[in-house]
Amino acid sequence: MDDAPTHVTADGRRVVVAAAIESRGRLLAARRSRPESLAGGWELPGGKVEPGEDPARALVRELLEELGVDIEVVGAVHGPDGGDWPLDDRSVLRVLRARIDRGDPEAGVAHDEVRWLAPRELGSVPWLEPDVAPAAAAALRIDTW
Ligand code: DCM
Repeated sequence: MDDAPTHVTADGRRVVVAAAIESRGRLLAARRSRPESLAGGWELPGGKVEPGEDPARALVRELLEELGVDIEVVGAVHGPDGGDWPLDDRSVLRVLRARIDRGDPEAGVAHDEVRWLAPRELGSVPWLEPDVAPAAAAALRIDTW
């Protein structure tokens, strides 16, 4: 179908996109400052896909809004069933590989810290629970990116 929605999955879950970005063998991680329930948790930065929006475009928009960088999506980090990663009952996490075309990521309105983590440093920050597995999967492959 040409007009299949892009912001929800076939089973009606909201798609949240998140970026796996590598630089010099390190993975970009960002600490959320809001909402309060998530504050202090580290994530692969991203956000909800809006109705009618292509997921890769949504990730470009979110990374510019949140961290001030222009990114280019170059691939995906596939979840356990070859696709999305579990998030909650109503949403899934779609992790896309990206590279930065312009800018240095800086914490803005949604985050209060950003870090480039070497794979062995991954466990040094408290990740949001849904991000633990995809961040580990990304770190495992980072040498080949
Ligand atoms: N989320 C997450 N991990 C990410 C990105 C988002 O667990 N890497 C969650 C946090 C929110 C929801 O998805 O519950 C929507 O994200 P946002 O508030 O950034 O739009």
